[in-house]
Amino acid sequence: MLSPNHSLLATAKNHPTWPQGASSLEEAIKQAAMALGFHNIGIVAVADMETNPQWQTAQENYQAWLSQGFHAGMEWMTRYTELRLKPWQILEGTQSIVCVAISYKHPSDDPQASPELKVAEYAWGKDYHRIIRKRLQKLLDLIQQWCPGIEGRPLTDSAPALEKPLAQLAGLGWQGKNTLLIHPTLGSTFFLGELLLTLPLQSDAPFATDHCGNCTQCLDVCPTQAFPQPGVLDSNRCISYWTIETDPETVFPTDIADNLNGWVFGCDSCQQVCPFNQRPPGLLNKDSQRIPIIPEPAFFPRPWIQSPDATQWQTLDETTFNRWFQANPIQRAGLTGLQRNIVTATSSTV
Ligand code: B12
Ligand code: SF4
Ligand code: SF4
Repeated sequence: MLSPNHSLLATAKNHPTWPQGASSLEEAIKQAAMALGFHNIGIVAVADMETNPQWQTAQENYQAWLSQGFHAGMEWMTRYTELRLKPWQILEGTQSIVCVAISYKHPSDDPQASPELKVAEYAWGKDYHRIIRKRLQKLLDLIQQWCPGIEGRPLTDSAPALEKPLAQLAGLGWQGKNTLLIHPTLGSTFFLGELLLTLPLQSDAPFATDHCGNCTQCLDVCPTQAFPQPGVLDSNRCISYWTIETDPETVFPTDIADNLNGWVFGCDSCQQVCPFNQRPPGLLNKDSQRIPIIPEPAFFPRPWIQSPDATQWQTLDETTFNRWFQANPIQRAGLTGLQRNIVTATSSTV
């Protein structure tokens, strides 16, 4: 029997932008996404998602997480629950979700010099929201050239969606004990994004295995004991939450303030110890050889983040703050939020 996309495919293949050698829409989308700089791509058909037991468990877990107050002051996590659990409703007529991952790992081992002013690696370069959304939009433009009339909506942390369980359904990795999505060879230092499409596509196989095994390194290293149990994070105890998500006037509880260990924006401790992040991110080729990925320069550190000068950071004025952190995630904290973090971190580490 011919697939519902058979006639679409015949037209799509004739378009000059159709990737060479691609024999299906799914393959063409993946090739095009790779060419746009994404490092991993998977597809979920909405029809398969609605009844998937993994997805149903993720929904229940999310509600349990909220009911225990693990979202701390992130009230926005309690809104649009219906859409978070049914992300296909964000765009009417959505039939498939293309999930993408892009690594933000810097190729050098330790490019950030200061142990006193540590910025989480996700925030070293350009804000990922813009980068990912722009590229997903380009991908959508291509799909619309191949399949006129198809609608789509790029997302990355910009609309309510349970991105990690969704990516797991698309086969991009498993949720580790530190709750992050991990891929066996890419590690966990990547961002996630999604493209909702009104185009029917075939699902990839969900990622079914958990590779954490008996390891507990992330749980053991967390300086503030933010994991009440493996795979569950209590934001009330997470440095990343306190340094990124709280209002600038919020004073950190003493047991958080005393354990910042130099983190002034975000925290990477539970990723840095993970065995899956000890090698440069790579992907396996057809012969199962590990090929290093091409790192994304947009996420390389700005010089003042790479080698932070404590005096300069402590005496930042508004103009320099805006220049330094324009289109960078630290902009979110604002100058006063960043200063609060620096004062708290430096007074607790001396
Ligand atoms: C809110 C949020 C935060 C909060 C809360 C984090 C959290 N783990 O929930 C804070 C501010 C702390 C945070 C921190 C970070 N974040 Co954040 N964050 C988000 C956001 C917006 C929502 C996550 C969410 O839905 N949480 C709700 C909980 C319920 O979901 P969950 O963690 O998947 O919870 C599962 C488990 O708790 C489990 N569960 C619940 N109960 C039980 C019980 C048992 C027995 C078991 C086994 C499991 C279980 O099931 C739940 C559902 O799958 C996402 C973007 C998005 N829209 O998804 C980014 C996102 C998760 N963050 C991201 C990043 C990069 C970070 C940081 C690394 C940044 C940094 N360096 O500081 C840290 C990592 C901290 C950590 N270990 O998680 C990336 C992660 C990419 C990846 N590889 O996974 C995302 C996906 C953003 C993106 N688009 O790329 N983040
Ligand atoms: S980000 Fe830091 S504080 Fe938060 S859970 Fe991981 S190690 Fe703990
Ligand atoms: S450190 Fe160990 S337990 Fe934690 S996520 Fe990585 S493999 Fe899993």
